[in-house]
Amino acid sequence: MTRSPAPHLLVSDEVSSALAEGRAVVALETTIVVHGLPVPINLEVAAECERVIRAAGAVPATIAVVQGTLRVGLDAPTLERLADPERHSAKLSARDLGLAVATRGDGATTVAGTIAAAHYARIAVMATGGLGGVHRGAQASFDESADLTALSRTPVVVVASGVKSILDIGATLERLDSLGVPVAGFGTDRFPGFYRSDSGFGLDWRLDSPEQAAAAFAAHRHWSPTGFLVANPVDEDRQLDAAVHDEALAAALAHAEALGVSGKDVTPAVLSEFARHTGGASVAVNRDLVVSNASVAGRIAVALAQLGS
Ligand code: PSU
Ligand code: MN
Repeated sequence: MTRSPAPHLLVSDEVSSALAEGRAVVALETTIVVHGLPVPINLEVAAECERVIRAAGAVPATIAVVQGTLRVGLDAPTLERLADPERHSAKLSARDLGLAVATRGDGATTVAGTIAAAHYARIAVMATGGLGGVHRGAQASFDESADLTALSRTPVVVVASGVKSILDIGATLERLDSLGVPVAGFGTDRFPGFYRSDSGFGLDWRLDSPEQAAAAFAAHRHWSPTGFLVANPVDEDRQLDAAVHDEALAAALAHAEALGVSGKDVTPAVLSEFARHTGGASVAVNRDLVVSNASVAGRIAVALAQLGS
């Protein structure tokens, strides 16, 4: 059973009760499940993220648009149907949500789409793998993920292992600065490199506990409308080997260029070629980092709920 506060919105009973009682809730995106990871590990990762969020004492709220309804708190069979490649579910950024609802479409939400929906449902924390950012060559293509601009106007904590290493990491950090989005390392003062623990870029701020992260966001949102990026690196002993990473990255970028993909198809194409090139090793690292981010997000949500905010 689900409750419907608005005709286009369905919040699951579990999420709805948790929110009403001021308990911790963590939003999860679905683009990573539908477009980012291969079958069948995609659904295993989704279930594992929900499990570790519960273990942290929070309630998971997986978000997507299903037949024109914005769903907050998706059950496993519905997610499985959405992820069926035959269904060709769309990839929905924040700007697409109204269109998907009005045309009765199906779609998985990106970080941008998820935080827009989460904030609407009054959820303040989300977890993902890697945030979208400025693409290499953006000087000519103007390809900068709407994740950045959505974060600049949506007060939600996003826990991610930095941005995907397929991007221009330095330019992305500069844009987060311009957009006023705080970036803090979780237990580190190095910006994570998605498949690698350290991107080579340092950070000005480091947070050493979920309580500290919750306190920082609770303070920040008094005077700022922006989101907040908590950068949680993959464990060093789980990261992709540096040489394997660099070789796969070059191959994946070349592949995407040869295919001539652009816009929202770039990230899925590069990630899937990365997986093929590393014989699945990148997928295992992607799984580990997303699950770790979900767990950290669960702990931050619990700490925020304890602050009463
Ligand atoms: N993290 C992952 N895999 C993914 C994504 C994040 O480990 O596939 C998704 C998120 O939904 C993010 C999107 O918002 O990639 C970025 O897409 P784009 O570069 O087209 O904005
Ligand atoms: Mn893009």
